[in-house]
This record gives sequence, C-alpha cells and structure tokens, in this order.
Amino acid sequence: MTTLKQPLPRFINTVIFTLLVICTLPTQAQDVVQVDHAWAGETHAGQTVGAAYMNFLSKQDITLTHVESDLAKTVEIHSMSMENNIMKMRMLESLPIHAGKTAKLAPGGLHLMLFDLTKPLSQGDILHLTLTFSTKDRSTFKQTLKVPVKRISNEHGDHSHHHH
Ligand SMILES: [Cu+2]
Repeated sequence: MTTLKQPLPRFINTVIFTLLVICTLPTQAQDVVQVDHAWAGETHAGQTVGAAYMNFLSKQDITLTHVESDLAKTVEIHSMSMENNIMKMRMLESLPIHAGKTAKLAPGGLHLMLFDLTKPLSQGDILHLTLTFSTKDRSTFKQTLKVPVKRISNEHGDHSHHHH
C-alpha cells in the first residue's frame, strides 16, 4: 500500500466515484449465472403442456423465482419424484441454485412446465424464456434464453403421460 501524502487530485476522485457507480449497477445475469444445455421437448398436436430443461451454474447463491415464455401462458417450476411407484410432479415456488454447484433440469427430474402453449412445439422451433432470479441481498435480475425445441427420446420425460 502506498501512502498518499497529498489530497487526491480531482480526477482521481472522479475515477473512484465512477467505479463506485459501476460496482453498484444492477447485477448482470451473464456475470452471475451460466445457463447451458437448454432445450424444450417437442409436443404432439393438441397437447397444451410442454417442458423445458437446462443446467444452471452460478457464481453465487441465487434463487430462480419466476419464469415467463412467449409461447406459453404460464410456466411453473416442477420437481418429479417416485412415490410408491408413482411418478409425482410438484410445483415449486422457487428453485435455489447454490454457488458453484450445477443445478440440472432434465427429463425425469426438475423441469420447467409450460402451460397453455399457444402452438405445438416442433423440432427446430425456438422458445423464449425469461427467467427471474433473486440474490441473497434480495436484488433481482432477469435472463432471457433462446431455447431450441428437440424431439424427446421416448424413454423419459414424455409429458403427455403425466397428469396434473
Ligand atoms: Cu411438470
């Protein structure tokens, strides 16, 4: 550390002030959370629900609190688990994402459930999702994703077999 014997020149003050402003700007999503392997499952004609999956990796503890889509009226965060040999889906109010730990949304587990699709999802379509996250200090930020629609391999996650 160097000790300053004279008062800081004016321009230094300006620089410091500017840095402080930059540091207190709203959190930028891309700096905090990385989203990859995002995809949504193809739906059959007449099917009004779909599901989307992705991986989250965050630098800090955050919570996914809200999701919106251009092709679905509502989007819910769901968990899926086996209970007495029956697959059960549960709506989560929010999804905690822990720092440095990949949170995986995948067929058969956590997923984003798309309700009242405005059109069937076909392979090659792009679905837009806007995710809202909150941080520990209760600030929020949004991230918009372009999610490609892919054909579901039939083993897992065909939501046409699930009932709500
Ligand atoms: Cu679901």
